[in-house]
Amino acid sequence: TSNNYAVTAEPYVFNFSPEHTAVIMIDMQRDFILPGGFGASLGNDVDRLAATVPVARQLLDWCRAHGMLVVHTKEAHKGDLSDCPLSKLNRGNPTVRIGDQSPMGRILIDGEEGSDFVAELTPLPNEVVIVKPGKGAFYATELGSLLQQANITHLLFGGVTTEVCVQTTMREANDRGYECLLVEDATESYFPEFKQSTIDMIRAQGGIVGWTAPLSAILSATK
Ligand code: C5J
Repeated sequence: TSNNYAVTAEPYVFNFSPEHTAVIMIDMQRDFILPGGFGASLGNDVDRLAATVPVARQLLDWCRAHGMLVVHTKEAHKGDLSDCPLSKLNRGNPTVRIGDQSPMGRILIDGEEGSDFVAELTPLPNEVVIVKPGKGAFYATELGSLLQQANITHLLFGGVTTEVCVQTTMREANDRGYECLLVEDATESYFPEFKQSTIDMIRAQGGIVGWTAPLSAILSATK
């Protein structure tokens, strides 16, 4: 279309039109990113993730300025845990479980302080929030029908963590026919080598899952 942008990306140029593109910001929640949250309690270095917050914000602001559909996801469960399989609850034999009390309320329970988004990435009133019980944002949510109704064909991704919820959602989206680009510095993992491997996997074999590019490539995309 006339409103086409070309982004210098790997493995080759990614073309998209803002009116048919959504940005999906995955799970930028206090429980994964802030000291004192669930992620930190599991022994992870959450500072790595916090560093992506300003980049993710710049990505959102570019998308907002271009009138794109903005979708935020959060991994969160109902208070009665009826949407949390026992396998997920008990995996790893943890000392703190989903639903347990923590300094930021009940862990990964929708509506609790820790499950909410970090302040800088608070959704605007007109933006979509998808609450998901799994790692992928399409499983057991309204995301698929919502993107269809909005005539979306292309997706930009940011968020955490790269190899878990971001990669799972990107693969789900790829199988549903969406052209997907991961913004490399708007995503992070507790394990730097897993982030790099995920980026490598996505763009190998001619972009078998999609494209990757740094935020600077979006900001300098040419029409
Ligand atoms: C994890 C996520 N890492 N949002 N969740 O359990 O990636």
